[in-house]
Amino acid sequence: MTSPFNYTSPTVSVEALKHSIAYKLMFIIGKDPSIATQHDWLNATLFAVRDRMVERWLRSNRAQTSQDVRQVYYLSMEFLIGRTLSNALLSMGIYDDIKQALDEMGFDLEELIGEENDPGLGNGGLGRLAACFLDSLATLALPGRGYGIRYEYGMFAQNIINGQQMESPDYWLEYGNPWEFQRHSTRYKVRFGGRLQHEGSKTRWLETEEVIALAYDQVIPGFDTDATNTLRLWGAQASNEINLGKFNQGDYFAAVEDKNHSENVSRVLYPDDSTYSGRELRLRQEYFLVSATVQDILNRHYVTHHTYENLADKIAIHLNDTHPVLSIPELMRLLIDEHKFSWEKAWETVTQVFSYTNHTLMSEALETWPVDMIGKILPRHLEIIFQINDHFLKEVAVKVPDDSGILSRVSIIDEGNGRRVRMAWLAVIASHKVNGVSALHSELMVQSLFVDFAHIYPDRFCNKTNGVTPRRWLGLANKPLSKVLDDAIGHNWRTDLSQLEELKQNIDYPSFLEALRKAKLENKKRLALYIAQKLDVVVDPKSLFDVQIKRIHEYKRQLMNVLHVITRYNRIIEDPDAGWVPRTVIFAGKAASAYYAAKQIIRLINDVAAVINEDPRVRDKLKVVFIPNYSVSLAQIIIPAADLSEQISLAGTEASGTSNMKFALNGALTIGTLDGANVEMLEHVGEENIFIFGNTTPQVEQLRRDGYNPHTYYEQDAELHQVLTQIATGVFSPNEPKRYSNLFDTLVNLGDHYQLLADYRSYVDTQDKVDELYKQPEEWTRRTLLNIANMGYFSSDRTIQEYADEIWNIKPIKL
Ligand code: 26V
Repeated sequence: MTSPFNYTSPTVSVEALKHSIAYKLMFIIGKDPSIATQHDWLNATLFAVRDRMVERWLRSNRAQTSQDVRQVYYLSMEFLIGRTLSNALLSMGIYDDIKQALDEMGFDLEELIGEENDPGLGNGGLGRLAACFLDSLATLALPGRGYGIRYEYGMFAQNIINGQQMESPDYWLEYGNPWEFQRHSTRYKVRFGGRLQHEGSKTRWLETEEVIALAYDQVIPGFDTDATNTLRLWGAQASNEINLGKFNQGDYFAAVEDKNHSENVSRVLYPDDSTYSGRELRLRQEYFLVSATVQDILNRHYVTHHTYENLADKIAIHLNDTHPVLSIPELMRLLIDEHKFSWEKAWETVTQVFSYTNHTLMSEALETWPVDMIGKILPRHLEIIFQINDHFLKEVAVKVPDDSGILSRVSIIDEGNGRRVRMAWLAVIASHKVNGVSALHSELMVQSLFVDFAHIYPDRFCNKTNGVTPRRWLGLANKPLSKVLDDAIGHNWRTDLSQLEELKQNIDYPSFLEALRKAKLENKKRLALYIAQKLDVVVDPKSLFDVQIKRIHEYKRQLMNVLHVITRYNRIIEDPDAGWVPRTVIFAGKAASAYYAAKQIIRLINDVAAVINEDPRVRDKLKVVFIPNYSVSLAQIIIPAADLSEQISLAGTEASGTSNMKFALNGALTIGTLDGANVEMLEHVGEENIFIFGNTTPQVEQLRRDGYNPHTYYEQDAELHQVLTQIATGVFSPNEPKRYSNLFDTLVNLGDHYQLLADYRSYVDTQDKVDELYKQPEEWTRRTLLNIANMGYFSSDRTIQEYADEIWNIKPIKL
């Protein structure tokens, strides 16, 4: 007999599922089926599914506590986890049951899945990586928890109006969030401002402003395992004490205003991942995450161990970029001021606990905070940072003579720049391991940004090449291909991606290649339908889908892609019957709202698209589309449909890239530079199976040293000259001919910082090779097969296993 109190054997029969969906609709949503909306049914389904996950979750948590194993806490200002329903269904193996249950109730599962909001709690690669890591941690039964902020507003929604990006707020909680558990009693005070009082060796932090951090937990299911982890997000709540004070004085309005002020700290995600802004609210957000998290970590530890002595044995704290770096002085502060640790013992603990990942070498994105600002908001932390710096500089002075000026270079305080705290330096000094995210990036990291530190701490730096979860990025996003793979090699590639190697046995079977082609076509049809519905543009699923989707940034060189598109347009007009391979060039991505150049690039893409798509001379041969509002769920539709993946950043600028891996895994061929993880993809798939072009990192550096002059390329390459002239003279903006004269100037007259013109010719020539290969469908498909088969290495399971073994020293729990 099954009972609702039977925790060990969850009921998953279709009848039981139907029953619980209806039950949830009535008793949780509180609606009559006759008036329930699609969203209500979705939420009822989510609740029903969540129930079945909670049993495993509680069991996992119990196992973790009783086995008393070392845990990792993954701190990140961003988690882009994507929609949860279908992922949960696949993880638990009840996709078909729920589908049937809903079907019998008159609903279409796919339709409901599409109704779920996609929480945009991140900017791009860094946030999505964090989500893939949570998936892998759970699937590998590793004891780890994510900590982040429950922003009320995620990444802005992007609309394209008259070719231009328009932003609107993304209130993703509109229909509630059935997936979270609000923990009313897990709350911590987070303090800001105030002043310090020193009494002997004791320091007191007084008269602070207080905000409450309230925990919201999400279940992160492992795939095909009972192992389940937690993502804990903090929401801000005004602390009553402050409000009541003013309220009692009769100043009702000020009290409510204060409440808003406090709660602003978790209001909105900073939607800019290209330039560091130094805004006070951002600093408050970072400290909010860090303070609540470190208090929670200590609290959880104390509950089990009744001491902090063994902290370093039991916990690892990982910093996803420098954004949570304040957790270093926060842990020092709590150990010293609250738990009576000596400085030395606290520091020893800290350096055993922390590790840090660097995700970018671009100087504009590196965080440095004005000393004065930290002093005002976090006076005690500033004091601790200065003390850490003093200890560190003394240590360095003993090791290396300061004839090279090394002390001022490695000082956490940048004296030259209005006195600022360099967060990356603090992270390196306090962490036992610092990693980059691809082999090339990790190499450049120790040669450039951290070169001095690499001499001081040679064993501290390492590489952990990024990976992606095959569950979401193949199993869930690409059902047609998954089916082909299941039929060929069984189901287990989902948890052991290296098994894809076995596909190579099929390379000479035309029927297998045909199955791959069919799967691709099906995905392309789905995308074509989406494009027709959203953009009212008809694209041919048989054309080559050439795709570049990522944040719009000059270093990623979407503009170089546009230069190729216009080149192709000119050539088709010039010689219409030259046997053109029909192409659909697809872009998507958001620009930071204050990033003018990036917004101009979006506008140019749309202007070029409007001209080309309307021109009867190129009809059926070339189409250009910009798909608005890029997100995780959109990526899941676009990536499986791609034939060609554009990974064309200037060598040395893209730390890793992760969409490059997703595309190849889904059977696209890559056209790319030797940048980020493209380098390792080349090694895995072999040079015949990837289109590599352009200058290498040393060549890029050489050009810069020699005085790169874009004007020469402009003068000497007739096609390039034509394209640039067309942009500059308004061929794509006839109503405003000078619209793109700035863009032209950045390239031709102002130094072309990302060397588009230097790589243009080899890019265009390589695009010709792409066409040649596409004309041979058998051969093209053979190569896509070899890409798929060689992507095993790029599973985030491999990446996480390396972090677990080499950085965190954690082992799986037994269930
Ligand atoms: C930077 C900033 C700077 C100022 C404040 C707000 C903010 C928010 C996010 C970022 C992130 C920049 C770093 C980043 O996203 N890096 C990307 O990380 C991916 C995962 O490792 C990697 O694949 C991409 O190559 C890298 O650009």
